[in-house]
Amino acid sequence: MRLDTTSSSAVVEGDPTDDELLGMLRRMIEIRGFEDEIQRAFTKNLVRGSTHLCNGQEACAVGACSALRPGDSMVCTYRGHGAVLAMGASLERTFAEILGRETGLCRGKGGSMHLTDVEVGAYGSFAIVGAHLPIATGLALAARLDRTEAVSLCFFGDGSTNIGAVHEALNLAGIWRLPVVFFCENNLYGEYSPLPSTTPVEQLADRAAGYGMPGVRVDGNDVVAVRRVVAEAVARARAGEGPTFVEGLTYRHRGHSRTDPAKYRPAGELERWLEHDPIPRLEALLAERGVAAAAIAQARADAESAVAEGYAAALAASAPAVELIHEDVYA
Ligand SMILES: Cc1ncc(C[n+]2csc(CCOP(=O)(O)OP(=O)(O)O)c2C)c(N)n1
Ligand SMILES: [Mg+2]
Repeated sequence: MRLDTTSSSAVVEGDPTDDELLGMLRRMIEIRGFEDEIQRAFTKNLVRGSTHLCNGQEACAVGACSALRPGDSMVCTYRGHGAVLAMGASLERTFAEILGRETGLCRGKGGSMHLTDVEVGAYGSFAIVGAHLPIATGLALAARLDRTEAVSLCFFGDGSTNIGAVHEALNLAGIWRLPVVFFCENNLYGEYSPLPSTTPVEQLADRAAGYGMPGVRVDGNDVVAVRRVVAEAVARARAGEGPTFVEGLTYRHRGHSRTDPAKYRPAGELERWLEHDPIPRLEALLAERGVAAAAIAQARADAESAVAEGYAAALAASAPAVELIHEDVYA
């Protein structure tokens, strides 16, 4: 596993153009700013329930989702703000959802752990660990039956791989060769437990062999590397060659949830990972490719103002009317 502070500068066929990379940088900075704003809002008691931030994991979300096309689907976890934004959800409506405003993605009734925006292909964030892998497999089966050629992308954590439903979902996808990409964000911890204390294999991608699908491990903080691996998996899925298990090695900068100060992490670990922060790495790559410093600075400025505007608009919106409680429910 390569873990350096630079990102692969040699351009490979199918790689994003400089302009696309600038767009990806902007989205990654937006996600980082979004999460920082949510943390501040949480400490002001503006966020009900819990919240799980993805600071540090932006390259997984943006790199993987950039390999999809309209009509494809994505499902993710409670640590899914970044994935939903990477699919193209509006900053304002995502903020509004987490702040419990009527203008939110789910009219403010879902909150941080249930972000859903079917219009952009985001078919849900799930708080029950591992419960959404069968949904990703189901979305892929639906695409097969409807002959849409759509691909389903599923984000989940390292800790999820020990859940029973995950085994069933991977097995069914494997036996039916369904068009799904399983993207495991290995951030080294499941809640407060380091991976080696719960999981008897070092490389989670090795588990793919048991389901008859390729398993690939990638530097999850290198957005270009993530995009390449997922683009290849998506192409295989679309061509009818079945699922892939991708393991992106990454790190969450913050604790597991809300106020967790993450004291269980060994001294120096966070600092080492900050040297591999995916955002400065992408900025350095762009500079190395000859993109003007002004264009990089502009992407940052655009991202920061979009976050500020989205947050202000969401904050100004009202809470859902109480009558809405009976809408969008089955019975
Ligand atoms: C079925 C189930 N068991 C336990 C929990 C409590 N829980 C919430 S998050 C979490 C850790 C999951 O870790 P991982 O899959 O690595 O995801 P990460 O939080 O690191 O993104 C646990 C055990 C839960 N939500 N659902
Ligand atoms: Mg984890």
